[in-house]
Amino acid sequence: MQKLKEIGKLTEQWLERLLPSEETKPETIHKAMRYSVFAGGKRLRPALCVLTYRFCGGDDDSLIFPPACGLEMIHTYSLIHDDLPAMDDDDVRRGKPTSHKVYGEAIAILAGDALHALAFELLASAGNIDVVKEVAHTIGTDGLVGGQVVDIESEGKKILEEDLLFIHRNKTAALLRTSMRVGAHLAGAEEKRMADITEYAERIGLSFQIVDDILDIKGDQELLGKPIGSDEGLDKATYPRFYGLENSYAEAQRLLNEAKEIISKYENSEFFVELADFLLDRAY
Ligand code: GRG
Repeated sequence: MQKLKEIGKLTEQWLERLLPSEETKPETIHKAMRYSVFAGGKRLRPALCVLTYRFCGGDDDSLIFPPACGLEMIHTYSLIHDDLPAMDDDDVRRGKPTSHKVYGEAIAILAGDALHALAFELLASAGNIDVVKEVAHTIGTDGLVGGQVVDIESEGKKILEEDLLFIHRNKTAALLRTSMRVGAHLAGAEEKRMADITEYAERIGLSFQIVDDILDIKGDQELLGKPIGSDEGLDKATYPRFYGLENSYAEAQRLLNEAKEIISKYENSEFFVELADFLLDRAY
């Protein structure tokens, strides 16, 4: 998607400026932070943040890009920790060896911690305490951490439908939703628009993880930048395991159609409509 690539490029220029250089002492940690951040990635969360900000009338790049980069740092930090031997124990991410494979576990943990800290510095720089609170809430036990805990505890077990939904909503959808809400908040969006953006984002977020589950079965590992089949290897709770591939795809399609319907009544919503189509049939 052209727009996603365009904002991705700008995000990378900002990340380049906002991350300490590799020559800054202690060099190892800055190298490790940069290694994972610049390993690739779609930059979906910062793009959602920036484009929602613009969609709601915001026009100050120097206000929105630092918090948007903070969201990408949080996402990267979650990937580093998710790949650790104590969690999913993955060797490859974004087409490269994972952080702990290159820097060892201690530095990988600290690289995640340091990205976490810098992210909040950048989020706070936008001067809106509600935004800082919302992001903190999103990544805690009522969000990413909570989803990850139930994900880990569900490995190898027969799980309930409500647990599967809990994992996907919290582990993945929450940060995508909050990325859009941060953009909307910082542009001063009014209540109804904020509510519709939230409804749209929740559907995009849940379908994103459903498609992620599908790609782990029938995706191209070259394009994905990570091996496929790891969910099955870890006996993870996924949509296809619960409902089958076809029904999972149909559910993602249903959610994305609803998302399009919600957002398309607004002017200048073309990107968000196009994004829903892209996310359904993405290959990476
Ligand atoms: C508190 C941030 C934080 C983390 C601790 C480790 C953990 C709790 C949570 C893990 C959450 C996680 C890894 C969810 C998976 C989300 C997901 C679908 C990742 C892939 O996202 P893409 O496809 O990746 O956007 P790229 O590489 O394109 O950015």
